[in-house]
Amino acid sequence: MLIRKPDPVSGSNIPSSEITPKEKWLNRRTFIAAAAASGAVALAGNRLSEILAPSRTVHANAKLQTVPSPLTTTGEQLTSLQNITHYNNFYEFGTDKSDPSANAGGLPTRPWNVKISGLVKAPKVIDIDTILKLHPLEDRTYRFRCVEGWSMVVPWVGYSLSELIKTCDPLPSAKYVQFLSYWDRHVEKWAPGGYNWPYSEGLRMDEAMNPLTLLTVGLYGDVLPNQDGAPVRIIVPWKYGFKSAKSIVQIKFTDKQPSTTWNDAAPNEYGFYSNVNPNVDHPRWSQATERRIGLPFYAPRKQTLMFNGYGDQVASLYNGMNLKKYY
Ligand SMILES: Nc1nc2c(c(=O)[nH]1)N[C@H]1C(S)=C(S)[C@@H](COP(=O)(O)O)O[C@H]1N2
Ligand SMILES: [Mo]
Repeated sequence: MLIRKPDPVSGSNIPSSEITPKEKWLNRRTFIAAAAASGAVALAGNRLSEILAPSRTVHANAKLQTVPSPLTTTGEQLTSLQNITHYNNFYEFGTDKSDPSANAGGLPTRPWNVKISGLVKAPKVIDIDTILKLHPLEDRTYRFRCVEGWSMVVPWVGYSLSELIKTCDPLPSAKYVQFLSYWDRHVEKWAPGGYNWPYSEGLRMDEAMNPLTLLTVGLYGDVLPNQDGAPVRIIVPWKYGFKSAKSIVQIKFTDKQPSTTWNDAAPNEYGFYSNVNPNVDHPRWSQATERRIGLPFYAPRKQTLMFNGYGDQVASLYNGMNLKKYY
């Protein structure tokens, strides 16, 4: 049986003023409509689309059957579906935040196979429909922090990656897991040069096995929109967003730390670990605070939390490690 336990973060670090009860949340739109009518529109400028975006709280049209998860992060206002699907990083489809929603429509998400390779008892190929049925799908709301300094709260759907890894029989020599994203001529026309494609990311085995690491197949109760990494992606909520590879076609078990796209591109700026850490600045900007996408322009930036607020669950993975060196 699933027991819902309080989110350790909302219990301690989030001021109650930032916690939005559901009724207020629904009323927000009425308030916004009134504000718009009274002329606050001009002030809001181009952020207005973020503010006006609908906040969906119920899954009336949900296409995925889900169960609640004790690992869901509660208490913070969800980022709207509109913002989650129109403010994206998915460089294969272009580098502007609006490019993925405009260009990812042609991503062929069926049939879709994920190759399991490297240090496993028997390499295999799993198709997406098998992945969808392997384990009950859970609603998991997580905070999501991009290395660029913005953040969201996203109601993902999926299950712990560990459930899939268990079925792959990795060998004892497997110390890392590499994720490779979809890449072919459909995306070459939008993808910028200067990067090693296909997009590659990786985790240490114990990070990949941590229950928080989510094999993600949906959001807001429905399948993933292409621009968010359909049909299957990884979400690692205590790390910067780029660790969360989209539209994965291969999971490879290795004994050496795999090379990763952003680490290859700028090793002094993007480390292999990339744990959210307000005390280690990016060489070109501070990581101490973040802008929550969708809040009005006058909302103050938020303090960034160590491990994005998931320290209780993951800090022990890094005992004895110098996190300034292993950024
Ligand atoms: N294949 C692939 N995965 C990717 C990226 C990418 O460019 N290509 N961008 C990363 C970055 S920088 C972020 S912040 C998140 C963005 O996920 P979202 O658009 O669903 O919010 O995806 C990550 N995964
Ligand atoms: Mo990012």
